[in-house]
Amino acid sequence: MTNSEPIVLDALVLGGGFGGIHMLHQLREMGLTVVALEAGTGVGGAWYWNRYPGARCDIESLVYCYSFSPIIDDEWSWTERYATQPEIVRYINFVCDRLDLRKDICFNSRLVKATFDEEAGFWTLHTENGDVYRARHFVSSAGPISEPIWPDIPGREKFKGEIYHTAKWPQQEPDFRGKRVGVIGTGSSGTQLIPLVAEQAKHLTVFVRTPNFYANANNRPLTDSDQAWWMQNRTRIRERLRTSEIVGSGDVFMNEEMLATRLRKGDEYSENERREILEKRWQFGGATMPRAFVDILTNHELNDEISGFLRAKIAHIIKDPATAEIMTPRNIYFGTKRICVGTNFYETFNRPNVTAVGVKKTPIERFSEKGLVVDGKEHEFDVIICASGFDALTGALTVIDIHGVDGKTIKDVWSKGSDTYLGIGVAGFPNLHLIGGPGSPSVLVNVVMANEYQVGWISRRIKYMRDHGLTRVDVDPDYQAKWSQTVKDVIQGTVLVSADSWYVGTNVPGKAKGILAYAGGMVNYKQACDAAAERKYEGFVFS
Ligand code: N01
Repeated sequence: MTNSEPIVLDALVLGGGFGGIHMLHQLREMGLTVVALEAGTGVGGAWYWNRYPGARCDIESLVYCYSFSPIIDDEWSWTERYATQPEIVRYINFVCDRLDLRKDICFNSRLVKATFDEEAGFWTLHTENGDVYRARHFVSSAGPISEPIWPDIPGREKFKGEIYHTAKWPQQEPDFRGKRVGVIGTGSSGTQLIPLVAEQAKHLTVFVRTPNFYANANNRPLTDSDQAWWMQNRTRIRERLRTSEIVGSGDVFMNEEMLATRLRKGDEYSENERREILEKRWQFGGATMPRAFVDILTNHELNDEISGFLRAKIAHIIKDPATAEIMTPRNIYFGTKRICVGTNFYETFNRPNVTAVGVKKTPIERFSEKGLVVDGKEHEFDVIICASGFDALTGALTVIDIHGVDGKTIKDVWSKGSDTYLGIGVAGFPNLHLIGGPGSPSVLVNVVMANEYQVGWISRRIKYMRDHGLTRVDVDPDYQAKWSQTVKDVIQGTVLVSADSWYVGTNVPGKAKGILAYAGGMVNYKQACDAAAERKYEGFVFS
């Protein structure tokens, strides 16, 4: 059923993931009329769509969840160190039920157009199925990694077999038994999916263009004593994470001795000590290697040493030297791509039914009716899986026809770089508030914690506007330019400058190259946002 009469709201929230449903709750608590739009049939955001086999969070479950509600904290317990996609979706559903949020979420509602009405000071928002909303505030929590991209290979429509993208996985799980399966992509998604598909498929061929660095998750069930320990320590651990960024994505259970190295430079240790530290982290598992020492991204020699350590692991695990070489990252610095975390990934390439095909020097030429053509040779498949990634941080918004003042579109404004102020506002787009957007720490930190902070900050600003009778907030372009420069400056001297990855947009043809997220850490980011708020939201223009 469509609704041609606009539904008038105080705020419209885009997205039914972690950030969106928290924002919905927060604004509703403040007494605003608010609706959240979600394109899927259920909540979960990226976790709703990325339901491929093996999908699992690479941040430990105990800290990949909300901390704002003691009720949720007390009533939910995670079952594994790293939560599976189904468990995360169950958690988000539980939160929705517990806070009675579902009644204000419109499912199957894909936002296609949003226009700021300068005269009225309202956003007019259109969904694909014809619903229209008028909202004073438009809060986007569309997700930093939610707009999938297909591989830039011609002829996809010609392939006659089954074809899937990991981020648009069907509700009905495909059956790979007895089938010849090809996978394009060995980022986080491919890494998680490949071992499980290999167990089913008759034969699996993995096309590898730029092998990334990888760590074993070392996943395990959480025991009763883990749960008891967490109940006692969660406040302390969260506080430590909020205030110092110690205890990150994979190290909740790390002892003080292991944690301490991340505040030290590599050359404070001897070569043997460094190797021991890396070995301990390798055994400990998870995305802990990037934070083994404080200067991994700035000290090229140290970076090479860690790369060498991880390359040696590949040579040790993968038995066939030619396959090991295809899987070995060369000519990229460690940390310029997000480290992949999985289970039995390298071991899978020792299976007799798995083949790796290097496609760096000889790229995949095209899809054919029967499969994929590489170097003139046709590889035939029943199924092709594209684990080819996302148009990160900006894609979920540029895909929507968003018009700010003077008809400017967000797509045009971001065509030369994804400028924002504090990652929260964009000059010329009044009353648009971004969660997890470009220029914020977003995917470079624990995104759920970052979202929680932004939800709080945005809510307080909306309250400030209400308390002061203000109806319109825009960004001062000078402050935006300064913040964008800060985002660029933060990575100077780091290996990220030379990166080619979704971190800098080079995975999307035609996208402007530049660091998309603020890499200065959550503590510095919060200081910048809190300072602006204390100075009556300095850098924002109210009317
Ligand atoms: O995507 P990616 P992803 N021919 O961009 C390859 C998050 N995430 O979905 O590197 C051949 O990393 C491409 O090759 P190259 C997480 O933050 C989190 O795996 O461009 N190959 C690359 O190997 C992650 O970092 C979880 O040379 C082609 C792959 O496709 C982010 O999402 C789980 C190609 C894309 O890798 C993105 O991960 C999953 C072509 N034409 C994802 N085109 C968690 O655990 C592309 N590729 C939380």
